[in-house]
Amino acid sequence: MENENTISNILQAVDDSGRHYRDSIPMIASENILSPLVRRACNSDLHGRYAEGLPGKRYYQGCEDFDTIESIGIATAKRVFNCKFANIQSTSGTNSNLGVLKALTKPGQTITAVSTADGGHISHARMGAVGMRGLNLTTYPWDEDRMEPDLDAAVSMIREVQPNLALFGQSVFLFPTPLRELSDAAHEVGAKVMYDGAHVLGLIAGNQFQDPLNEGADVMTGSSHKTFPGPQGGFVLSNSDDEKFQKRLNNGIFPGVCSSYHLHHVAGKTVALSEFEEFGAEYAKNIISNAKSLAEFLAEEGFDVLAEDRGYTASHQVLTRHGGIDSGAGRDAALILEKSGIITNMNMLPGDSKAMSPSGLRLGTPEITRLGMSNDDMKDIAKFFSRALIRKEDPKVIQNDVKEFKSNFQTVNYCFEPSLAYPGL
Ligand code: DSN
Repeated sequence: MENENTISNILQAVDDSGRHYRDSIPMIASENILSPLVRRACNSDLHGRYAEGLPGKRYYQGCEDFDTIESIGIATAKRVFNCKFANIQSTSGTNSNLGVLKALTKPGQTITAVSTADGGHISHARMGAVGMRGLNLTTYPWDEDRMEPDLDAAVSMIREVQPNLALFGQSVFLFPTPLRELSDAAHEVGAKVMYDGAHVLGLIAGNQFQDPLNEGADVMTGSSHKTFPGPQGGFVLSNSDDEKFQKRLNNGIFPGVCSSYHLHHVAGKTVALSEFEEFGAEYAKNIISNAKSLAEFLAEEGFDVLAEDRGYTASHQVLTRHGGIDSGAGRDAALILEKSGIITNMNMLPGDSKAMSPSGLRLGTPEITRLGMSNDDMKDIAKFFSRALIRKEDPKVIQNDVKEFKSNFQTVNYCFEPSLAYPGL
């Protein structure tokens, strides 16, 4: 009986979470929503199945149909990301990073990366995958105005430190990395170059950001569920046609960091890749256009939007500062917005040193774009922000207005068979 109650509480909370998102404006830059066909692939019998190895070379029987799926997925990923090698097995961006660190480094070697304070991901840090691999980390000097590695200083640093691996890319990611010059410096000292495109993978595949594999990166990792709008998971991509190098990357994932992987998500990724081939370029363009509009409208409302001199953003993200450095005003703003029906996350911005009480908010446009919002709708969102955070209206009143606004955006777009984003609720 007690179990029955527990289960009904769990299922109630699952549905409540869906309803919460249905009625809110979802602006977490690392999130997205599944298309109906991707959802179907993810909810399939593959959920319970096992596979190890690569298509045609398995340790389990019963993989024949899944081999068809993964083979199509690899071929489609190579076309979508315009590259010669794709591994689509990893279960997250961090898992992809761990696999590549396993493939390309040995414990005790040296890596260079963006610090978490400047927007680097935790897997680039000692507390994460880099530490787990036992690597010595040196972080790049950072240009706070341009929100990218300080090019001259970072090149000098790479020449001095002589890393084995130079890692680029961030979780706070407004502008393309000046990768060509940085990669040249890294290659000069014999380092491999890795680009973590987790956040911007869909923008890269849609040809709207930068092309890391043609700008010097030997390998690119990424998530399959941020600006690339698939199920949760990861990719490892490369333009190398060196079979030994490709084998090292595959071995980094299996047996490096996965035994079996999430077959249902690989099927979902494969559907998402096919949908991206058809709709991805337009989707990526509109994500960025919405981010630019959002930044401009927020600035008009009086918010402190970062990187004004560079046009605020060239990606899916917008950063706003609320109060002084380490004031916790970013956290407070995120809480007020949540009560008002707008889901965001607090974020450290340049100068902040406390992850739990930063001054910033990171806002993302991938999901709201996928739900059909366009530039004019960004003006309405900026007005909701202003009512909540500047005019300090009652969040309950704003939440009702947000719910009404959001009722106009209930369909997943940029996919085959667009239909309800929150089915069954
Ligand atoms: N921490 C996630 C984010 O950027 O939101 C990425 O893993």
